[in-house]
Amino acid sequence: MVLLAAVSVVGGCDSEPKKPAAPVTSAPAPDTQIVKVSIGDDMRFDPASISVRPGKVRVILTTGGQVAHTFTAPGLGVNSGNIPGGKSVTLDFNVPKVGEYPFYCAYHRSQGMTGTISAQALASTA
Ligand SMILES: [Cu+2]
Repeated sequence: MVLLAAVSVVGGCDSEPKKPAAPVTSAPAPDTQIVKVSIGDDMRFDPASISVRPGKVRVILTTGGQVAHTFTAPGLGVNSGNIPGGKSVTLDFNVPKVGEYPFYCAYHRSQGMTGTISAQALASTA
């Protein structure tokens, strides 16, 4: 014997309070350094030299042309993956300490599509 229990809960519409959904891209922390990098079809990062302080960094990367690229910085554990042309992506990462962190496009590295993130202390006594 098969018992089919069709339970119908009768209640008011939206009787349960809904929590707001978490935004996909959250607002950056107040101390986040925001860096905008654009890429054209010239296989160059603009700027290719990025100066930051150690700490939280948000890179907003825009590919202005038709060509797909990546933003890959192994020393920082950053890999955007494929970014199609005409897209904008946001990369949040942490720069742990003073130093030079190379980055590159995985597709066009051999064409010189490389750059460097230079992290310097805020109050340098050098
Ligand atoms: Cu590229």
